[in-house]
Amino acid sequence: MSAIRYELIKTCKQSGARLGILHTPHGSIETPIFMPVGTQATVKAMTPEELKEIGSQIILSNTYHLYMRPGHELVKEAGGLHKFMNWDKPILTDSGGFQVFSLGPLRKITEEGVTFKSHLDGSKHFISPEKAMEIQNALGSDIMMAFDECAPYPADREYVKNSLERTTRWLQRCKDAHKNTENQALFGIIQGGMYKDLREQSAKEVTAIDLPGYAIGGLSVGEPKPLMYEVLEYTTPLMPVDKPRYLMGVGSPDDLIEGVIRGVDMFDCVLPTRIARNGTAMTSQGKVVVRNAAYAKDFTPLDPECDCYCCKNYTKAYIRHLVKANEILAARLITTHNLRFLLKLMEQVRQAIREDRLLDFREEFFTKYGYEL
Ligand code: PRF
Ligand code: ZN
Repeated sequence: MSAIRYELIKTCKQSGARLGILHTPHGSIETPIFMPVGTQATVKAMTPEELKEIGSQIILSNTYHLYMRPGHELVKEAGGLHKFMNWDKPILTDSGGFQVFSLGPLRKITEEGVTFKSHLDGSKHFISPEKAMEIQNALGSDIMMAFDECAPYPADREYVKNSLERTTRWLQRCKDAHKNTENQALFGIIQGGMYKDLREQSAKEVTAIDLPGYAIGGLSVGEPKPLMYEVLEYTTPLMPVDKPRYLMGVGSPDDLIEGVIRGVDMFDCVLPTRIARNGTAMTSQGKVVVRNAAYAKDFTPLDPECDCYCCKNYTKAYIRHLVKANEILAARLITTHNLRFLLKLMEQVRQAIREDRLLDFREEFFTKYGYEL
């Protein structure tokens, strides 16, 4: 038995988008879904209570960061990540592959794994597919990601081909090393850069390995949006219909809608929480840079259509003051709002699928929101 089960409820007659339920050991979540990012076993500025209040159903955390600090052994000793951070709903952990590759000159890739220097103290470490499984087994996440290589953009064909083939070999090693299939689901990751035939090769190799879910990696790495949509359009049809599909590291409002229309069920991104901390809000009318002088005497909420604690109680003028005064409440309020905005957007997307009108919803949304972000 697999730890998770995907139930396809229906597909939107207008767009082909999927509505589903993902059953996990820590409860069931509705898809399509957005997962707030809690890199260091905390979604920055938010308590688990507050996350639930705005409708978060699942969060993402990171193998690499928790391995570096406080260490997976300590988290295990605490009773696992759920208990350690007081979050009793589902958790997905990324494998560390992507984060380690982001270290640039600090890392070296071989067939065995990746050697790298810690971003904290420069100490030397090694993560292999087996190690990534050991760490995620200790963390006890509901969904664990395979250890993959995300090719940069742009990258030449030869590089991308070698890298996707290694990603497939690493996936098999992850599956062989995964000892807790009853409680934790392993997802494979499709790579292949922006090359159609390489995406096809990767999708074929990765989905040939029987797993409870599959992700699309290597997108949103600096390529133009239309190119990402094109790659998605030919990649999702190569993925099983009866398993969840996760697009990694994508979370701007327009990309969420375009991803769902192309058959994606799960997303995560640091964007809403990161821009919140530098004073930018996502609203139904588009991006609001609260610091701007234009909002000095704006005594209306960040987003008049929002039902979050921030929008029900505070004005742009007040939040602008907090941002300028460097007060931590600014980060808390804007993070609350931005996450609520994306979670509500996904609620609206699921409702539109239910009613077979997701393409109409996209049109309405973009007319108001604009295409920027
Ligand atoms: N692989 C992994 N994590 C990721 C990515 C990937 O390709 C991306 C790409 N956008 C984000 N996070 N393991
Ligand atoms: Zn709000």
